[in-house]
Amino acid sequence: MPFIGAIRVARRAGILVDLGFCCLAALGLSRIRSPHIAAAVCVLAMGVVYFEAFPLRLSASPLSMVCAEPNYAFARSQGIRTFGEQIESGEPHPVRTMHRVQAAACGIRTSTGQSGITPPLIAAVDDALASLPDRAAHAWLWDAGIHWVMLRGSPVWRRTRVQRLGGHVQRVLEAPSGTFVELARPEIRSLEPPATIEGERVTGLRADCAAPVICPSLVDGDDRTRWSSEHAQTGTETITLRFLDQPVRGLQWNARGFGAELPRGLRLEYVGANGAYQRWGTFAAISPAVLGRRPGRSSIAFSLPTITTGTIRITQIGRTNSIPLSATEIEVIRAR
Ligand SMILES: [Ca+2]
Repeated sequence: MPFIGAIRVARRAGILVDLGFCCLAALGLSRIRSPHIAAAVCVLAMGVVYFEAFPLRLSASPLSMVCAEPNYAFARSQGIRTFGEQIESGEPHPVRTMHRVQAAACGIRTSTGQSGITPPLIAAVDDALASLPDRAAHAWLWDAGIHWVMLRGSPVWRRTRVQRLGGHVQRVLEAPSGTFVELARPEIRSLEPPATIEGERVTGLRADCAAPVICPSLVDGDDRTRWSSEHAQTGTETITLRFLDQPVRGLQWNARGFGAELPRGLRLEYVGANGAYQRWGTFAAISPAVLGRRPGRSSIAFSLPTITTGTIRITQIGRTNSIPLSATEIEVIRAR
């Protein structure tokens, strides 16, 4: 059918239901003998549709009603800038149009009517909110200008959540039906490493990781084959790369189209001359915003001090609520 692809799945079902009701209404009308009664029924039915759609404003999205007042009025009275205000004011902000993020900021999980597809940056912000008090999530939110989080839910749940946030909290304010939490300045800043690193790639890589069956897809030289942790990032994912001993000076992680699945944080180690693992570099809070701010970007690269090794261990050290870790290729860059 023309244009059907542009309509969300949920709405397509709604259209089918509406068509069914139309048929039933036509059948019912055809059985009414009196044209006056039939006309009255038609007017009544149209009136119901009109009042449902316009004067009563039975919105499909409860967010504006749930989130907007009275908590936002409270926020304004306290001089707190909220997501909602940033969205409404049209400021150039990465979460400007993100009703789903607004929902997360309000501590409620709700459907926005989307067909199960969440744009990557929305997913990343939502996930960062849900992953607090993770260090990487905290640094990322702060650097994205998100310094206040509104928690909704029962008072007991809100108290528990505030306690769980622990040292990440600067200030807590009780609003009429929510708790505003000001995040403390994080100890670390989120990092936006460059997308690529120039240089010759190390060949003959072998990879060991948590899912060995598909782990070779990390280093098969094909940017279309992907490895995924297939579970949320827990801060313990480990990948070991082995190759012939040689001097190397960096690493590139490609996630091709899945920027939200880039690692939240990385610890890089290598096996040195003494045969033991040594620290190469730690990147505590890698910003997932690299994708949202620069659409299409979904790789990160690290330039590091030159070392001579044949074994590199990569440990993902951040945490997500639901987003897995994935890569299409991990490349090691030779030193000249
Ligand atoms: Ca691959």
